[in-house]
Amino acid sequence: MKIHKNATMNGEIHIPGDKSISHRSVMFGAIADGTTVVKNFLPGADCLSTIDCFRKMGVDIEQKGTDVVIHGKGLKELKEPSDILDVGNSGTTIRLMMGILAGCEFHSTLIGDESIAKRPMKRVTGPLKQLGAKIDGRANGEYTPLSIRGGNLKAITYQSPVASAQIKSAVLLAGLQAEGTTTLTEPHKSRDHTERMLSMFGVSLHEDAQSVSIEGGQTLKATDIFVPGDISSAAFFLVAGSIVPNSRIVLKNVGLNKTRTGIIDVLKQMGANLEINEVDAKGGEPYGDLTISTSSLKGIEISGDMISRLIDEIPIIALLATQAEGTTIIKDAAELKVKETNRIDTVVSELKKLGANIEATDDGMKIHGKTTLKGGAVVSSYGDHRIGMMLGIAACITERAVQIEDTDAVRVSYPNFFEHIEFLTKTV
Ligand code: SPQ
Repeated sequence: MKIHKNATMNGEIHIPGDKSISHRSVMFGAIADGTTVVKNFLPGADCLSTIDCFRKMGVDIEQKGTDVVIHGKGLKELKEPSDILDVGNSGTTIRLMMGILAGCEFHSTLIGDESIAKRPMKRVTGPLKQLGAKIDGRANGEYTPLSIRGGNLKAITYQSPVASAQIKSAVLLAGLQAEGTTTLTEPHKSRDHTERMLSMFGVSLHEDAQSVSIEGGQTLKATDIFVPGDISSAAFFLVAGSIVPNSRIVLKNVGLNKTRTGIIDVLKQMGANLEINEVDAKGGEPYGDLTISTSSLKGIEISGDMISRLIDEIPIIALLATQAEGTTIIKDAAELKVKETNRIDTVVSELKKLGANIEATDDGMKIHGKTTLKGGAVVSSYGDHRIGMMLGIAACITERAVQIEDTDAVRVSYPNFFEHIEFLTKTV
C-alpha cells in the first residue's frame, strides 16, 4: 500500500468495537446459562478466532457483522474439541481461554500463528498449574503448541510479576472453577474489563487497589452487552488529528474506562486540543465522543503505572512524539518486547526509516522532536496491526510517499482502518 501526504483530515467517524471487550463478551456468553446478545462487536480477525474456538467446543454462536448472539449452556456443557484450537494472532484468546480450559476435564491443544509461537505463555500456564491444571507445551509450557487437561482446581493466592489483564483474567476464570477463594495481586492495576463484565454476568468479586478475589463455584447468567468503540483504535485518529495540519476529527462512542485512558492523559499533557464529551456507561463501560484538532505539542516523560493504561498505544505515541518540541522519554515499558512483535524494535526501526530521531532503550525509547518525516521509504508492519496502523498515520505527514508492506495485519483489530483514512481525507 502506498500512502501520499494529505493536506488535512476532517470529519466524523465511528470507531469499531473494543477488542478486549468483544473477546470477553463471546467467552463469558459461551460459559453463561442462557442467550447473550452482543451489539457493536468487533468483527476483527482476533475476535473471530475466539468465536471459532468456542464453536469447536460445541457453543452455538450466530455472528452477522457487529451483531452476535451466543447460546450459552454453562461451563459444564463445553465439549472436548475434536480439532486443534487455533487462536491465530490473538494473545487474549489463548491466555483467557486457558483460564477457562483449566477447569474443564477434557483435553485440548492450542496453537496460533508465527507471532503467537514466540509469545511467553508461562506467565499464565505457571499459575494455572498451581491451581491444579495439567498443562504441557514447548519449552516446558512456555510456548505453543500447548496442551491442557483441566479439572479439580484448588484456589491460590497469586502475586503477578507484571501488570497484565491477560494473566489476571486467566487466573480469575480458573479461580471461578476452583474450590475456595482465589486472589490475584498485580504491581499496577491492569485493564479491568474482566471484572466489570463478570459482574454483569452476575458473578461477585472483591476488588481493592491492586488485588481482586473470586470465590469458586459461581455461575454466569446471560446478559446483553453493548461494546463501546476501542480507545486503542481511536488513538490512531487522535494522533492523526493532532499532527496533520488544519485537521479536526470527531470520534463517536469511544470507550473511556479509566484503566485504558492513558492516551488521553498523554495528549493533554503534551498540549493537544482535545474535547471530551462523556455520554453514558451502558453495560458497565463508560464511553463518549472525542474531538481532536491540530495542536502544538511538547515532549513529556511517560513511565510507571501510566504504562499499563496505554501499553498498546505506545507505537502511535512514538509517532506523536516525533511532532512534539523537545524529548519524549518512554520507560518501564519492557512488556512491549513480548507483544505481536518486539514493539520497541519495530517502532524504532520503521520510524527511523521515515526520518525520525528516535532511539531504543532497555525498557522503552527516547524520541527527539520536532522532526520533519521525509518518507520516501519502504516500511513494514512485520505482521503487527498496531505497527501497520502507526505507519499508515505516519505516511499522512511524510514529505514523500511511503510504501507500507503487510498492511493486511490491520484486520486483527481495525478492518476498515484504511477506509477511515480515505474518508477523513476526502471530506475536506
Ligand atoms: O490479544 P493480544 O494479541 O495480546 O493484543 C494486544 C494488542 O496490541 O492488541 C497486545 F499485543 O493487546 C492486549 C494488551 O496488551 C490485550 C489485553 C486484553 O484484552 O486483556 C491486555 C493487554 O495485554 P497484557 O499482556 O498486558 O495483559
